[in-house]
Amino acid sequence: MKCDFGKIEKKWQDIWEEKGVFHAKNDYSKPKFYALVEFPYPSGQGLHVGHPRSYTALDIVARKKRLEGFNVLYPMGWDAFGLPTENFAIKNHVHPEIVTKQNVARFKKQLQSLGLSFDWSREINTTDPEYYKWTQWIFLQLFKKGLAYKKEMAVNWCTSCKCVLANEEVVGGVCERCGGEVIHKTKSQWMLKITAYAQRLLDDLDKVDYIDRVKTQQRNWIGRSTGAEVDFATTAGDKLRVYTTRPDTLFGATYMVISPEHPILEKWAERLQNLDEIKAYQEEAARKSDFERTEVAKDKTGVRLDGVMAVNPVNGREIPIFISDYVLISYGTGAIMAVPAHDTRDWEFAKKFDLPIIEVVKGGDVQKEAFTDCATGVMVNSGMLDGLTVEEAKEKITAWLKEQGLGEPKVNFKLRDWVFARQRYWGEPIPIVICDKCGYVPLPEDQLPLKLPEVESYEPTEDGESPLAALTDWVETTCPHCGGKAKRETDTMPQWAGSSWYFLRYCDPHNDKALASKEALDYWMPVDWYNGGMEHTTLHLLYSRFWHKFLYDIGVVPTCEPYAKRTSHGMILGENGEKMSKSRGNVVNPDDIVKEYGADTMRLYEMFIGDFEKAAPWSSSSIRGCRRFLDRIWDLQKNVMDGPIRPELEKAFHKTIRKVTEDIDNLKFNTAIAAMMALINDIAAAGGITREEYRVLLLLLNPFAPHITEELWETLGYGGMVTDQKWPAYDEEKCREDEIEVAVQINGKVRDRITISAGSEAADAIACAKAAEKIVPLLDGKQIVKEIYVKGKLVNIVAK
Ligand code: ANZ
Ligand code: ZN
Repeated sequence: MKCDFGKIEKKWQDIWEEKGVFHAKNDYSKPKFYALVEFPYPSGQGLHVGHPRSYTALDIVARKKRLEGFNVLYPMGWDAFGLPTENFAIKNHVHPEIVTKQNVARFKKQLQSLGLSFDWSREINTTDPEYYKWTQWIFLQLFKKGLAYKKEMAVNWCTSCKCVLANEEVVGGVCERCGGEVIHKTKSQWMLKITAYAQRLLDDLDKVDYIDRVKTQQRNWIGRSTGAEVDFATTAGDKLRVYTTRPDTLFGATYMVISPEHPILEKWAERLQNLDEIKAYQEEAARKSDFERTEVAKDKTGVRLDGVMAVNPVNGREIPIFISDYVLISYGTGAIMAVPAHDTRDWEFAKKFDLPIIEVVKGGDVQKEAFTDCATGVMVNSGMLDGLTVEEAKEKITAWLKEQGLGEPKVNFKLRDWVFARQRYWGEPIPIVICDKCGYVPLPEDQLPLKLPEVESYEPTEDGESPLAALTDWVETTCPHCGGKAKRETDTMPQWAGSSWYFLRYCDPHNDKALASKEALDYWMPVDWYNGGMEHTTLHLLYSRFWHKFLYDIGVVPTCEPYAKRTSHGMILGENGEKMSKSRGNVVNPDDIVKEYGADTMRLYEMFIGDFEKAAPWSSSSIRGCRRFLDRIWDLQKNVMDGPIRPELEKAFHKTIRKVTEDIDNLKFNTAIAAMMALINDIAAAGGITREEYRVLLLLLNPFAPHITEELWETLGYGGMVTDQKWPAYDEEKCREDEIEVAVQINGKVRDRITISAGSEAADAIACAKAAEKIVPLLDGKQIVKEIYVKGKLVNIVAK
């Protein structure tokens, strides 16, 4: 009889659901394990095959942890505010709430069809007022501590979404979402002061177990640098302050560059003789994104200020001042001292504008290219710094500048405050009232949630205001402070708000007194293992760490970091190795796969597809291989004998248990599956299968293929369900490899014998041979021409 995957999968999914098998228990005396995957944005396209890669991986971890006796929390929910839903609603004239409901229902059905062991009793939705009440509450706490503030600023403006974007949402100069042109525009924006946490966000990376590339990306994004701020006098009387990481190169500063947005330009308007030219350049720069402006490869442009010169403080020389778009107003002081000999961008600029290039660190040919290495060079042409190393020079000049009152040491971060507003409808209303007399007044907490009102049209207005601004009745309110006439804030929160704390809500999702109870948070936090996409490293992951630290500071959460461990999966590509996309026509629909092969095959395949951390192309033939493997497991029931594990299979079993156990903990799902496939071959070679062998096999395979294993467990009558059992144990002694003796020859003559494990690969055997006591001196000073391992017999080394 063939396995009817469709039937048995439905059967077990219903049983799990009915019995609440995967509900996390509120029994806080048991050891806990909190496994988390990034909750999806329920888009109109439904689930794609990339989602289950992450979900299945941690499902395997969660299922194994349950068998190991942990009280496991593995929750799921919906990150459902945001533009795609809103855009769909605008286009099709349906309320975004209805769109969201439909999309959520479809996603949920798809996830359930995969047999993922989520605790659906804790399902959350960021658009539910009972949820966003707490998102608003956190915003109010941030506001009260001065960490939410409003600021006039140049913002990234997507000309097509008609919406402000965070820096992170501008990719390659265009809108991350729609690909529209991004320009700079001045707007008054809600901001969150993530920069106040920059140092802690950096330092505490040492306390968590994140994969290296995640840590590195966060460190780079936070971008701590050390240097000095230095004042340059000008002929206009005003001082110009620069930030430099290379104060040692001060003697090589042959000109200055200020950002086109630098406020001093307005002050100098009268004395600048080429104001028109300057103005034209400012307008041009405003149309470019920061990304475009700072690209090293970009052709350097700029305008020299006519009528003002700066003075280099170390030698009193007058140097010209330029404006150029490669200097950003948002970093450091918005002005730089340019050292063309040792900075690539300055070098290119100097070549283009024919400015002097003075070498101050020896080691390169600065007329040919900038010499940027600061580890090896020695200072020259630098007066009191001559002969020092770069590090020594930095210290000396910084001390001197401080002494002279010309500057001081300075630490800078690349990290910017977080633009926390959208001029759109489908987001959390910002719970602030704007009063002419009292300013920005927080809504009293007992008025939360501040619900999104119904509107006629979800489209932002032409001038970019939120559609809420058109709702006079809603906007006009009274000031909670003075009782006078006031207006509501009409901007809504950005997409990233709801996901910045959602993992806390899962701990206690129905609490209406607090975002979660203290007991629940004390028990469940931190998340033990969080898996998600690399694309979220500098956005969601950093934002949520920031909110968590803030909540820690105000005593709401018990840990200073939200996630003990963070891993990341590679993307699943199309069969052609390209990114899956509609336009490429290479999208695989998970529903089709489940229908054709069953969920267990789909799960197994997604884990077998390759190294979990790397991108992997889809392969239909490999899917069929996974299905055949499950069919073989199924067919084993035809020939089951009573009895324990047969002696000849004992080692294979212990080794496989060890391998699967360790591989799951190390994200090596593909090799765990390969080990089980090998075990099946060993069993087949022995003929039939014993009840005990089958039992262990089903336990091992259960996290990967939960339906078929439950079904077989029942058929074979082991009693209870697999989910009630204990994860199999292995005996380290019984895993030990058989050892064999092999001869070591040099040029065909036996010189020594070594003991190695029978399964050794050639490389291991040869390495052991070369390290053998009698061999080392014989090879000394010789050149190895060839190395051969004849398996189980000898190693021969040919040496001259
Ligand atoms: C002189 C110098 C000499 C510099 C040299 C570098 C090399 P990080 O490491 O990114 O902090 N800079 C400062 N403010 C800037 C701004 N607003 N826009 C563009 N560039 C700016 O880099 C700091 C360096 O970037 C600073 O050190 C400054 O150039 C430039 F051989 O000063 B340096
Ligand atoms: Zn007031």
